[in-house]
Amino acid sequence: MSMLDVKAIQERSDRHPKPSDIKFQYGTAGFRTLGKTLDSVLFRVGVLAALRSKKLDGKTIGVMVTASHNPEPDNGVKLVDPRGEMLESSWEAHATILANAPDSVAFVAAVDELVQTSKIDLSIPARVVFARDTRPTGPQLIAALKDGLEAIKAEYRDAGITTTPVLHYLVRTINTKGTQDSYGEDTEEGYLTKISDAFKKLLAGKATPPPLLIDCANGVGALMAEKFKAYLGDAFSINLVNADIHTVGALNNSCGADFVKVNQKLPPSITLQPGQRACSLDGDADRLIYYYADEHGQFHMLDGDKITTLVASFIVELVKAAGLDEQIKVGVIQTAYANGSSTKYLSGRLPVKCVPTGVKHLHHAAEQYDVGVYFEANGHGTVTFSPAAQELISSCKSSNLSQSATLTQLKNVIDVINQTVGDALSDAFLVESVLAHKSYSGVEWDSLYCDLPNRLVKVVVSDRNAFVTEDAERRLVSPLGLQAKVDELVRRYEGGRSFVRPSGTEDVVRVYAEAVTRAEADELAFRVAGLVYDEAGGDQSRRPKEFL
Ligand code: G16
Repeated sequence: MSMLDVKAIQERSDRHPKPSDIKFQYGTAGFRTLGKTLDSVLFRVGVLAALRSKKLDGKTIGVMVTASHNPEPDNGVKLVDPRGEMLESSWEAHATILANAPDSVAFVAAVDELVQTSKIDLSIPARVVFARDTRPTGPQLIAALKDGLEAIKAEYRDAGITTTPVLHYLVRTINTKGTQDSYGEDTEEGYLTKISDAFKKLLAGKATPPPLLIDCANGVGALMAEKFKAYLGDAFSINLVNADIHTVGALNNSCGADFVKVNQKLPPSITLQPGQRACSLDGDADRLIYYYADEHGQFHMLDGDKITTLVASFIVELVKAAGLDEQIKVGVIQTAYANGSSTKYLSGRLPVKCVPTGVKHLHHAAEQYDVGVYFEANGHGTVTFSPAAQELISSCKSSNLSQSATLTQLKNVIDVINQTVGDALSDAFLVESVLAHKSYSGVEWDSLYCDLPNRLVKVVVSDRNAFVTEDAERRLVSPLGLQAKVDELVRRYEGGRSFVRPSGTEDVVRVYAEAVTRAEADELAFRVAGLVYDEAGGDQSRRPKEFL
């Protein structure tokens, strides 16, 4: 094993001192906090990404600089493993340790310890590809990241300003290039071509869908959606709103997928005509929420659960029509946030599994099925096909024209999906393909089941880590006794359900509640939020009025 160039790393690390008053944590989607505090984290993530690459025989590791749906002053960074999936969880702890070393000496010592304990061969080259979203703090953070990569002499590729799903796609395509598992061309053009070609084939012979209004959250999704326009040509039209990536403060501000999901209403910048459907992306274009106006102009949301239902039902139909239903089993993964009605509807038809929040948990569980469909209620999701299922679909000999057409559709469905991670634009094209095939409008799609009214509330506490959960985050273990109080409240509401969990991306505790009426869902959520606030020792003079 060659040696670590301790001097070079330490010297460069000195230029990126860790703020002494912040404890960083690699959470649900990497490090995420105020962008201006993340300089040292980015430097250290550069070094860590290179070590991860060395550990995996020089495979390319991805680094995405984004804070997704969070406010514009926030930023974040997450690592992407070679197949385009989230960083293996055992390395999250290494990331947290490295990020919190108080100074350069301690940092180098932590790096050395990681090299020893993980038996990393330093002579293996390190390769990293990185990208960022449109946040103002992005350029400085990328400079710190590059400094880390250069300190450890990693080879790197700068993918520029692009979406999170494109970065995941690049990681997978770079690592599978020239192999029989090739996932496509390792360029943005390769991504745009693969997805748009499959989408156009899925739409062929169907009535051209009406133009789709896409709310881009004033984020990087606007750039990618604009590029898709040229690739889609006349086959499908998209109209972009909230596509302003230059005005400071506009990102995710009163728009985007999170705004729509949390507030259960249209962004004020959008008006829908009766019957019109539209969708919202989040700040890095990995979440998608649909909605439509009914004949009276009334807004209806079609969230991740509705997308799961639409997509899973369609894939099951195709697999059956292709005569492969004995060999290919389709499963659905949800989290505690899934609307109770969706779980009820799906459980009667398919295997449904509940896992903790976070794409990494859902993705892993999805890969246990031949076809795994997962969309978090917040619109973050995709579909995974096992290598065996893909092989079966591509090698299956059709016995008649209809089976042959179905197999072709399945192949195009596989290609329109970005299997590496949730991808709002690719997901929107999948949804549009299904709607075109079923001749569904928003109304028919929505009528598959009726959502239970629900409410999501954030509670600001001094220490969110005091809240510990079990049973896929559906029950609290700590603070002791709080779950019993929540249970007691829930029992008073017909069809009531509520849970409390610490966020992994924001310094808050989240409370979810549902019940048979809107008023009761709101009341239950605010009562539980009140319990959480009091339990956490919140200042009573500043207790939000809504917390009953
Ligand atoms: C990230 C994760 C999602 C998760 C969301 C909220 O989304 O990738 O899986 O649902 O955070 O997590 P939490 O409730 O723990 O804050 P994104 O779109 O922000 O990357």
